[in-house]
Amino acid sequence: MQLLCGTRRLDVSRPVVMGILNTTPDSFSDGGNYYRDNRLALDLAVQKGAQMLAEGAQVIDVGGESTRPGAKPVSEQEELDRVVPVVEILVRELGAIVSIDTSTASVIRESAAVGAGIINDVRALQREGALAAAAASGLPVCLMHMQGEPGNMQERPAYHDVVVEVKDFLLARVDACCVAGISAERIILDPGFGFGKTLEHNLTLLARLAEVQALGYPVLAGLSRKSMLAALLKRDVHERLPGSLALALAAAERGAAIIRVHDVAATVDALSVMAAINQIKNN
Ligand code: 8Y4
Repeated sequence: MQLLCGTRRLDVSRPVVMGILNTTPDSFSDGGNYYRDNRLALDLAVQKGAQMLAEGAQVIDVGGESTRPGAKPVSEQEELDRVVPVVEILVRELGAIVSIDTSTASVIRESAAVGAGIINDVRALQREGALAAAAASGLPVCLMHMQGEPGNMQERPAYHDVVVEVKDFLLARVDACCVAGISAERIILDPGFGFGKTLEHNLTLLARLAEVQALGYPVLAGLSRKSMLAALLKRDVHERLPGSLALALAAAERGAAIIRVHDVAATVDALSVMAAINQIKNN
């Protein structure tokens, strides 16, 4: 299966790695003042993107808004300032397929104008104007499930059947996309690990990910370093690589097409080993 990402094709017949590139100030500026350190931040972001491509990432996911509970909201102009220059350079200088992690219509429009290849929206294009902006871009869209909003999503998440509810939500958003003129060949689905889910909800979604994949759309799985590993292993965020690799392989085995990760080189290695095993007949 192939996704047409602007001028670039992305083959998702085998799982591919999406590298995470954060442009929030705490990630890429020394003193936390993005504007003062802007050029340094831009340089560091592009350098990090180049490194992930060299390590085998096929997509770079550029985001300028933190969805962490308690993170302070980013204004539209701030998000544009952080994200658009990075997208532009990654596309123009490195020829990267860039996915743009945003829920904001203007960020969708301006990123598409500088060559973004995929729209990745944790709010599944539910914000004002986002659906129309995505439709006008002609780009593939990743629709993610979230229960609640970033600020409150981890306060007692509850489901009758988490897999059924996630699938129902995603299919309703697929319908909304089709009505807005986004065709089925441009849709990627994502159960939204960690977004309004307990450890048990996350494990259930992962164990039954094949049911999401059976809807017939490429599935994106974002599990890297997430708090389910804190709950399972009691590991600090920078001690979660082994757990993240186990989650990435479990998702790939259940049909995930795109694996969103921080640690590109290690994940590419793990997926290569898995692919070699799966090449053998009778497995
Ligand atoms: C440590 C590091 C702990 C990162 C938590 C996190 C997804 C996503 C995010 C996802 C798609 C995150 C933008 C959350 N997660 N987009 N975005 N799917 N499509 N948390 O799962 O990485 S941000």
